[in-house]
Amino acid sequence: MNPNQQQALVSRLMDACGGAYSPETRRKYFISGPQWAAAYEGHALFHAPTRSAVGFEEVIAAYGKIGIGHWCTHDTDVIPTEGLGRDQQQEILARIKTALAAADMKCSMVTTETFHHAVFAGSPAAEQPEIREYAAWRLKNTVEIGHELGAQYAVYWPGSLGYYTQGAVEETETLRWYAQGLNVACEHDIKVAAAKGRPTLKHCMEAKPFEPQGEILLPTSDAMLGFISSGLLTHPEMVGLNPEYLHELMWGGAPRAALARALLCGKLWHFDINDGYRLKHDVDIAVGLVNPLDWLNVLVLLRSHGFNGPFNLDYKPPRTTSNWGVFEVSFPTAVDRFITLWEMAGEVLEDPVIKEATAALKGGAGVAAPSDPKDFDPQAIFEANKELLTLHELIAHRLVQILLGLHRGRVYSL
Ligand code: GLT
Ligand code: MN
Ligand code: MN
Repeated sequence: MNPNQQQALVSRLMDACGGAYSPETRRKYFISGPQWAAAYEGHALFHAPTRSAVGFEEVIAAYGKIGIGHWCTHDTDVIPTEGLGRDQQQEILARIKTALAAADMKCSMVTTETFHHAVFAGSPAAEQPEIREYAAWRLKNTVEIGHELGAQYAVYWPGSLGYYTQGAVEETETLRWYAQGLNVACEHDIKVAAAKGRPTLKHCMEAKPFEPQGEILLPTSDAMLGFISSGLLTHPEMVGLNPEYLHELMWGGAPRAALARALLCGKLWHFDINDGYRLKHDVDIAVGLVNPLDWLNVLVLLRSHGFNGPFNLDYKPPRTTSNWGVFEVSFPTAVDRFITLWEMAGEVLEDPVIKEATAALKGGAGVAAPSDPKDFDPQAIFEANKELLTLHELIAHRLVQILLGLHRGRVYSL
């Protein structure tokens, strides 16, 4: 097809897909678009970039047009490393504020890049005190940026906190140093927030089981929960989690169970939404493209526990998508699948079949406990409940029916 007809084709087929929500509807959800996601150029270790650089002004304007109400960024996504803390930082922050206001968007979250620059080759908690001091300053500076931009959240992905070869890094020492960085950030936050009359930020740790190191010291959200309650943090109440769907799947976990454990600890504060495959790379495919049934289940859990966001589109548009396609296809379709799955999760919670089945399961068969526990008859209890337990599979069928629209009478016949 003639190159100058290709965009028209993509747009026409997008329209033919239907199912798009209006920007106003999309804005009703606490969804955020990261600067780094839209600006990702498609590069990787074996991949040259396929897209050209995009600045924050363009990203913010495009997100606003789509109806993504929030934006987030790493410090160095927008400010060159050499400009951090200098006049250039202030100039850029002023431009960001103007761009956000023009797009009717808010900055929800800021995060510090403590993994890409060569100085972090040995992690932000390296043995060398000067590297740790520099990392601590970077975290404090990000806290200031967050307050300046009106953010509510700060995210910490520890990146290179780990090793390639055993023995060089002493794990307990490294974790203590990492905790010191977080402590500095929280303590600085308390001061800045008080001076600005704002609430402190919610500091959210994000785990990833592999990449960029061979071994990672805090590879899962559960490891981070242990770290938060280890006694190493001076303000554990200020630190929670930003789990990422794919990062829990990558190590072979069930994302829904990982989220449930975070919920029970009161630490599910922020959620990176995307999709991908078990035991593979951090491919950051868009939400619902790989595991829509699992996603439906995840959102049922979150809705039933009152978690309403932020839902952060930590998604990398594939390198086969063009610069234009990123905003024409990638982000609007990701948002719309999320909204659809979210609303579907509401339907699951109200579904009469699932409600009745769940209530029956919880009711049990009504076998009275014996007065003497020795007289418990496990076989009889099993027999009394075994028809009820068939409902597990029926509920699973019902969820698939809802996902595929079969509950509304969609059937196929020869
Ligand atoms: C990096 C990582 C993401 C994190 C980002 C926040 S950085 O892209 O792979 O999952 O959310 O620092
Ligand atoms: Mn990821
Ligand atoms: Mn992430």
